[in-house]
Amino acid sequence: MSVKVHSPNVVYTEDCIESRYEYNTTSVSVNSDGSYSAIPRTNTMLFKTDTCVPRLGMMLVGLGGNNGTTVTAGILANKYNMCWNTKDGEKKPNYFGSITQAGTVGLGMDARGEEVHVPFNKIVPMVHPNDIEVDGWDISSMNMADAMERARVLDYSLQKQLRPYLEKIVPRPSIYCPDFIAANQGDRADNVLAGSKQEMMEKIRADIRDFKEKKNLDKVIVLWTANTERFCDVTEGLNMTAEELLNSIQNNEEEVSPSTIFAVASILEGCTYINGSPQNTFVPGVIELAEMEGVYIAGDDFKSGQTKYKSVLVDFLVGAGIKPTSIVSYNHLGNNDGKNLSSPKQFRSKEISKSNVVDDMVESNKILYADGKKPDHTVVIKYVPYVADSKRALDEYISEIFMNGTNTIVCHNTCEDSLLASPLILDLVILAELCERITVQLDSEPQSRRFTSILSILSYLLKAPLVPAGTPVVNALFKQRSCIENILKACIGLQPGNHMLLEHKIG
Ligand code: NAI
Ligand code: DG6
Repeated sequence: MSVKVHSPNVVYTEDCIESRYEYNTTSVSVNSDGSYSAIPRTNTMLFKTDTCVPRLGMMLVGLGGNNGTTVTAGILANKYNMCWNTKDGEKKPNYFGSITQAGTVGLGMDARGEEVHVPFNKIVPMVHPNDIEVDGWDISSMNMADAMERARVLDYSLQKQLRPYLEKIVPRPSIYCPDFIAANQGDRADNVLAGSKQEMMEKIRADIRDFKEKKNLDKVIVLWTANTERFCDVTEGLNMTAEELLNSIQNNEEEVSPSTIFAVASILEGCTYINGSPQNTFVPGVIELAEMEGVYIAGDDFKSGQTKYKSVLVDFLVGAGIKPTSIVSYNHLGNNDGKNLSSPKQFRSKEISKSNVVDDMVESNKILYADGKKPDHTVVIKYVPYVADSKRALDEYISEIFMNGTNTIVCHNTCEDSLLASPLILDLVILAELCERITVQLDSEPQSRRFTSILSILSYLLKAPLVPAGTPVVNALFKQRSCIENILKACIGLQPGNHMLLEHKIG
């Protein structure tokens, strides 16, 4: 059940979809008298999507953590259709929370004038999560079955079914530099590589090749879901260019973080690298290296719960002409992520990532924010072991409304963190892989292009989206979702949904 478009602008060949597409934009200038001039523009381009779905491998850094074990367990449970009983009855596996697996896209109208929604993953061919091979690294040598038990996320009777599959998997040894993560992580670091940074990077590269070969894979994507690191220094001579960074690794410079070494190893192996945590892995040297090697990178920090909600609520408020003036986000959690974040430097990385997430919405409304002052925005995270992975998030939004009235909205969310993050990991990997198969050729150019090395199309899934220099950062959730949806539609020659429903409005 896939979508096929019947149009002279769309050609389906044996191994690709070609779509001639008109990209409509508006150029705006502000005149000296404060008025605006708007000029509609149309660029014609050819989207080409390779429709051969590859055998895909996903390598997780932090495989034995809560996210790593939960996403791996989720894939296996779905693949083998494991059902289990709880006090509430029989449960079946699903991929809820994944836009590619459980999201739909409005395609158009049927003969009765009703909107037809199709599964996201039917627009163009995508890898199915059940078919993704998983491997990865962890500084803890615990096998994946015990690690799943340690995570306390999945129901016990499901864990029992998963155990035979997971106990055979032991993460590969990883790069451990104690200075980058909290000191309280030291007691689980029993699976660590020895040698210089250069030697460790070579070992990571060899691991990627080994996995690819053993599982007969066409592609591997590497994703960091390990502990949040502290920010590293970004300085001349250390990591400002690809050359500096490669030399710094060669010289065993202390300030090169494990996550940056993983990114470099992945890029040198031609594998897309995704950062699910907030630290500044993507120093300028990594970005330059990715551009030089023509490899995709994306980050930072999964946008799973509190921030996702924030990027909807603030968009609604500002869009409605209501002025958020104070946003206080408090959360407590008891998993190992919370333990690591109880250390100030690692908390600071998360605080930065969680703090700039409403900027584009605030900047979009100069009527409300005429003085340029942003809302007060405070982020608090506390470690409470008892609640384990079940994070509690409490938010208070105070806004100014009509005639200087005040509107206060308070919300409380309780949810297993890893059950929110796991589907995002799958979407990130599946969509990044799809991006590797898309090219775009502008009518004015002889050659087709790929996306820019920084895959900002994945912003929907990330709290602090990394974008190419000079391009806008979009945090508003539905804009981010529309971006993915509309690029997929462009691949099959369909215009973005405009929601005008004129066919029902004109008498
Ligand atoms: P976790 O602490 O359970 O798992 C992290 C794993 O990484 C641990 O098993 C640890 O031993 C391992 N590790 C640490 N340093 C490593 C290294 N250098 N190489 C390989 N493995 C290493 O944490 P969890 O809950 O799985 O979260 C993972 C990351 O995802 C954290 O940084 C967290 O901040 C981030 N994140 C999680 C979200 C969620 O909703 N669960 C949302 C946004 C980000
Ligand atoms: C405490 O905030 C732990 C963090 O790792 C978060 O769970 C994670 O960053 C999710 O953040 P959010 O804001 O998307 O729910």
